[in-house]
Amino acid sequence: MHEVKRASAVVAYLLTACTAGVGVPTSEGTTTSQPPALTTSTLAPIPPTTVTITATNFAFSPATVTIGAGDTVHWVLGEGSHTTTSGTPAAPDGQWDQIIASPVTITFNQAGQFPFFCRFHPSMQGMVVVP
Ligand SMILES: [Cu+2]
Repeated sequence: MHEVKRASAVVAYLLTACTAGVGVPTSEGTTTSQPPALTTSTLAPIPPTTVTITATNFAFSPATVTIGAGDTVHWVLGEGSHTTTSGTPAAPDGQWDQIIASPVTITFNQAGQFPFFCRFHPSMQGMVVVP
């Protein structure tokens, strides 16, 4: 019996706590500040971006990049001597083949998957994905 009474007291307390805030006046204007409304009608087209791939430690970093059509990939040299060559070591496709002495810049305007590798170190491979 004693336990039941105690539980009832707790319930009564909780009810009081829950309803305590109701009806208490709050001062408007000091409690919240609304963030500016977002509008979608003024969004500009996404400008082309440039993604950098670094050839270093016998690897391309990052090895795979996903970009948008019209975006540019920039291959830069971290260390050593490397190329960016389109295709795979077994099947270079001839789209590009350049030593990464100064940065190599290629813009991808069409969707597709564009594998590339290093002619000097065929284990260095990567992929440009344009969805
Ligand atoms: Cu290399």
